[in-house]
Amino acid sequence: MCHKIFQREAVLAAAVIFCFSSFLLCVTALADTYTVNDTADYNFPPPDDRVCLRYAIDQANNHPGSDTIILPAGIYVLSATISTTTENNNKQGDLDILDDLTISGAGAEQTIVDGNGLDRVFDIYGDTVSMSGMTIRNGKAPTGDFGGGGIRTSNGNLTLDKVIVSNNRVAAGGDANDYGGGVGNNGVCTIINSTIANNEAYKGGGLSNNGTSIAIFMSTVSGNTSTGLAGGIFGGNGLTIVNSTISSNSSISGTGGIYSFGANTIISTTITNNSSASGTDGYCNGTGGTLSVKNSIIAQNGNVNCCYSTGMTSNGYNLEDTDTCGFTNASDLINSDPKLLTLQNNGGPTFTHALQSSSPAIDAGTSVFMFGTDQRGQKRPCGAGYDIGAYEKCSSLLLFIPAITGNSKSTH
Ligand SMILES: [Ca+2]
Ligand SMILES: [Ca+2]
Ligand SMILES: [Ca+2]
Repeated sequence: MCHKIFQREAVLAAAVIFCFSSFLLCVTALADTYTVNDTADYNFPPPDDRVCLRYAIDQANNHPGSDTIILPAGIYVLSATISTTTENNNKQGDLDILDDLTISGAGAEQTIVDGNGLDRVFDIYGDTVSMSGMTIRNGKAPTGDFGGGGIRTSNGNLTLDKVIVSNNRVAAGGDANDYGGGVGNNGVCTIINSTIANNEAYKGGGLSNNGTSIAIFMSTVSGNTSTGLAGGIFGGNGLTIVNSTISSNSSISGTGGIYSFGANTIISTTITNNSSASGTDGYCNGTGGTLSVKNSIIAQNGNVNCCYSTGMTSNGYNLEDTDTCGFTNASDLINSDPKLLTLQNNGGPTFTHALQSSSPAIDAGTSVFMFGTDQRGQKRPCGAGYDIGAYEKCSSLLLFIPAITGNSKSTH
């Protein structure tokens, strides 16, 4: 017992010394956690001990430093009266995050924040903001208000992990700043294990980068639309896409999938089934844009997979079903049908295009500087080598062997 008390005192003493020697870490330790317990939306302090999402954000905004909000399962519908679209103090319309913050949901299927067509859903001014495990849907940013139908960021860092951003839009107005139907990024945006689907804007139906960069890992951007530039993603000054799927986005007058005039990198990604009524269907380098692409499929996008005048660099192991992307590396496959199956749930948190067993993408990829899994989290490689694109096909025969062995043992 004495020994235990001594241990506790020693730990306390160590903690005090640690605090004095590292003031910054002690301040960090004082971060608050707010747990939301009411799905209603009040633009005034809620009654009794209720904590609605807007109130939790208010508390976190007013408490210096980074804080955390726990957002349990539920549908949180925004309803706080909106009399001006430019209110940025979290009292009306969109939820204004003014400080560093982590919002942690119970899972994208369980925790849903619904903009109710009132305004965009989240308007972010904090330097470092993270959101995980939630759906952000039905936001609507007004025209001429610098976009972001689901989320608008300022010049800070936003990370989305296991988030679905769906059915948000920027109101049709044709203003050049009506960008980012799902996410309008003006800083640094990192998207992991997430889905950006069925959003709409004049420019960048799914995502728009008007800031420093967007990086997309193990995520799917699908079914987004634009009337102007870029149905899926407007890459702006720079874009990195790894182990991801860009599928079934469309544009009326711009590129269906991705348009960018910055420095872009795409690795182990599948870009397919995007379309444009009058422009390039898949990927387009705008003026000054560059793309380094490796181990990726760009195929079956309308009539034209790629457009570029300069700046297209194949680092090999790419696959196209026609020959428009400048895939001139000896390891590239051109005029080759990737034999993709439809976009659907193939395991993991996001939808993917599986490969048919006759796909030339199977085992035709590279092992150099590759990642240990595919988009779903399936370990790579399966079979004789890495597959091209976001999906790694594992032989059904291999998967069935343990079951057959088990059955045969049980009968003896
Ligand atoms: Ca705070
Ligand atoms: Ca606002
Ligand atoms: Ca393989």
